[in-house]
Amino acid sequence: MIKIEEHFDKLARKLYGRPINQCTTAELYHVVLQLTKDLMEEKKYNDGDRKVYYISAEFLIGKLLSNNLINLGAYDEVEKILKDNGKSLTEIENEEPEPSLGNGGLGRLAACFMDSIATLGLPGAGIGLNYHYGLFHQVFKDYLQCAEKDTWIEKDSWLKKTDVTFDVKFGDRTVKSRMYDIDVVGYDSGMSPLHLFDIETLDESLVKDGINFDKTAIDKNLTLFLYPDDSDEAGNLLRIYQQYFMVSNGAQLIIKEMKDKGFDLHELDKHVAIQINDTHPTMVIPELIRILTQEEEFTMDDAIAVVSKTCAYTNHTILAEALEKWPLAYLEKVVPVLVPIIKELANRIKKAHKDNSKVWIIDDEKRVHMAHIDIHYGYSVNGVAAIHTDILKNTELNCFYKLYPDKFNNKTNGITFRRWLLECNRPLAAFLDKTIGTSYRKNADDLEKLLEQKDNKAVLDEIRAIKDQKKAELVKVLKEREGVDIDPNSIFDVQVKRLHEYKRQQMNALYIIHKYLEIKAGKKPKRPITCIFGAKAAPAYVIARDIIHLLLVLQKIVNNDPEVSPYLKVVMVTNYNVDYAEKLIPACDVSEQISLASKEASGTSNMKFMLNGAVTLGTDDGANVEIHELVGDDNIYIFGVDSDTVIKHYEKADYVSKDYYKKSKTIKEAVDFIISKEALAVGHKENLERLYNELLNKDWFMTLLDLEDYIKAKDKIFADFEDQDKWKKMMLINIAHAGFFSSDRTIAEYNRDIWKLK
Ligand code: 26Q
Repeated sequence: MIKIEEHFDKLARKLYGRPINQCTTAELYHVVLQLTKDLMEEKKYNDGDRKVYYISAEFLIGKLLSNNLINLGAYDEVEKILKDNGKSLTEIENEEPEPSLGNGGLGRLAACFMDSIATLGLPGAGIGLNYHYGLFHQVFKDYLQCAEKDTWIEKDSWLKKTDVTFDVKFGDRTVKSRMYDIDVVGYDSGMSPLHLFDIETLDESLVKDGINFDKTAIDKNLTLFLYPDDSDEAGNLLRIYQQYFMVSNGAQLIIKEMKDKGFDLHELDKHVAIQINDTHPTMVIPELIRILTQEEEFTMDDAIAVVSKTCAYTNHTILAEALEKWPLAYLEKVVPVLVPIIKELANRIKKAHKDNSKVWIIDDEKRVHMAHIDIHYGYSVNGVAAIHTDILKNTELNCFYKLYPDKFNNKTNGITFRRWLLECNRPLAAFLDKTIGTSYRKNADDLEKLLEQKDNKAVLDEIRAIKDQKKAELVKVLKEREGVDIDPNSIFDVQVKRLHEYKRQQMNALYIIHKYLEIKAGKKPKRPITCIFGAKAAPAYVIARDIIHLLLVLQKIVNNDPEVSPYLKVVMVTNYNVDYAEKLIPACDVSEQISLASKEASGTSNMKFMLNGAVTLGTDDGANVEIHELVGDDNIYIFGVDSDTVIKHYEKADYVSKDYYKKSKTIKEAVDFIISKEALAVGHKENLERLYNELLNKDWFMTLLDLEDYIKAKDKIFADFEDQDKWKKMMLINIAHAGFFSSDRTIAEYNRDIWKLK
C-alpha cells in the first residue's frame, strides 16, 4: 500500500528536486499525475469468462485527475496535503488538457458507461480511436464560430503505449496500428481499460490553417481529427477509413483475447458481448464474419450465426439525416474485402423479405443502410429513453419491430454520479453525506431519503446556499474566461448542448429578443435574468452557425444596452466542453431542455442539471418524460405540443411556420428583429437573413409552433423563482428523484438484459 503523503513528497523531489511547497502549479500537476498513476498500479482489472466490449467512435472522457483521485478514494488526502503546502488542487487541475474525443451526448454517455462498468466490477473494455486533435476547439471571431485544432496529447498523459499492433488492410493500402490504453478507475472498485487505436505514421504537420488538412493522405491523417467535415467526398471516405480501422482493430483484439484465454471461437457468443454504439462501428459485424470465414475456417452459416448472437446495437437518434447510409461505391474503394460479405448479408435479407424493401440492407440507389445490418445481424436493439424506444418500435423502425419484437428493448440513459455530483459539486455531496448518509454514493436510489427533509427549513436553506456558492464560483469563471460581469443574484438560465435546429437554441434566442423588446418598452422583470449558452456547431452546418451568430449578436446588443443589461444578460461561452459543463451545471437555476417533442432521443444534461438542483423547463421529449413522471407536474415546467402531434404534422406535412408568424404579434416582432436595423448594425446581413428566411419559410423543427407556449412557461418559471420557499422544495425534490438516472442503474440493466456477465 502506497503511503500518499510520503510518496507525494518523494515524487516532488525526484521529478523536480524540490519539496511540494516549492514546486510551481505546472510542476505539481505532473507530480500529482504520477502519484495518481502509481496509486492506480495497485488496482486490478475486472476480469471473467465473459466480457463486454463497448465499441464507440467517441469517448468524451473529460479531465481525469480529480475524477481518478475521487474514485481511488484519495482526493481528500491529496487536497489536504496540497493545502497544507499552500497549494490548490483546483488550480492544479486547470493545468490538465481535456481530451476532446467526442461530439456530445453519445460520446459522453460512453464515458459514463466506462465508469459504471469499472465501478460495478464487470469484465469489460472500451474500444475506440486515439484522435490527436479530437473535436475542434471553438473560438469566436467577428460574431462567428471559428474552428481550431485542439491539442490534448502531451508527453506526459494518461495514455499508455502498449505492445499490441495489428495490420489493417484497406483497398489501396495496409496500415500498421498500435493500441494505446487509458485505464478507467471504478469508484472503490477495479479498473477497465479503454483501448484507443492509432497509426504509427500520423503526421500532425499536415494540419494547416484552422482544421484544414489533406484528406487523401490516409496514412498520415487517419487519426488526426474526430469526424472531419463530412460535407465532401474526401471527408466521407476518411470517415469510412476511420470506422473500418476501429472495427478491424477491435475484431482482431477480441479474437486474440479469445485465443489467449484458450476459448473456442465457435463459442464466441458465450464469452463476448459487443455493444455497438450507434452505427459508427457497424462494420465490426461483417469484419468478424470475414475473419471467421477466411482465417478460421468457419462456414458462412456458422460465422453469421455466432456473430449474430454476439453483437448488440444501440440507436441514439430518429433523425433520418443522422442515420448512416454509405454508397456501396465508397465501401468498394475503402474496404473491398468487406463488400462480398455485406452483399451476402444483404442477399439473405432480400431473399427472405422479397416484398418488404424497407428492411433491405442495400437500397435501389446502392446505399448500404448500416442500422439495418445491426438490426438483422445483432441480437438486441435498444433505444435510450422510454419515449425514444416507443417511437422506434411504433414508427421509425416499426417494420423491423414487426419482424423481431423480442430484440427491441429500452435502456434509459444515465450519468455517472462520481463526476456529475461528487466531483463537480463537492459542497452538495458533503451536504448529502451529512443529511442522508453516504449510501447514495453506491446506491443512487438512496437519494430519495432526502424527501424526508422536504419541509426542513434548515435543509432547504442549505441547498439554496450551496447553489448560491456555485453561482458565485461561476460568476468568477465567466469573468476570467469570457470577460463578462454577471449579477450573482440573477436567475441563471442555462442551455448547453450541441447546436442543432431540433434542440431549438433559436427558440431561446427568440425569447431573449421578446424580453429585450419588453424591457425597452418599459416592462421590466422582477429579477434580472442571465441566459447562458454553450454550443459547438458542426463546421459544415450552415444554419447552426447562423444561430450561433444570432446568439453572439444578441449578447452584444443586450449586454451593451444600459437600459436593458441590468435586467437581462446573454453569455455564449467559448468552447463548451466537459470541463465547462462541470462549472455551469452546478450553478444553474433553470435547465433548458426544449427540443421539438420526439426528436431528442434522451438528452443527458437534463439528468445532470436535475441532480444538481436545477428545475427543468422542457418539452415532453426524451428523458424529460421520465423526469416529469418522477418529480410530478408541480416540480417541472413542461410546455409545447406532444410527440404524437409532431409526428402527425410530419405525416400530413401540414405545418406552415408563416401562419404562426402572421397570427401572432409577439412572434412577428421577435422574428422580425433578426433582420432589424439594430441587429444588422452588429451582425452580418448574409447570416441573419438566411436564418430569418429559414424560420419563416421552412422551420423544419417547428420553432414558431411552440414559441408562445414557451414564452408563457418561461415567464411562469421566472415568476415562481420569487417564491423561494416553493423553489427550494422543487430543488430538493429534483435532487431526491435523480437516483434513477445513475449510469450504474443503466449499466446494471444492460448487463441484466443484454450482456449477462457474471
Ligand atoms: C453521422 C454520420 C456522419 C458524420 C457524423 C455522424 C454522427 C456523429 C455523431 C452522428 C451522430 C453523432 C452523435 C449523436 C449523439 O450524440 N446523439 C445523442 O446521444 C445521446 C446519448 O444517447 C442522447 O442523449 C441524445 O439525445 C442524442 O442526440
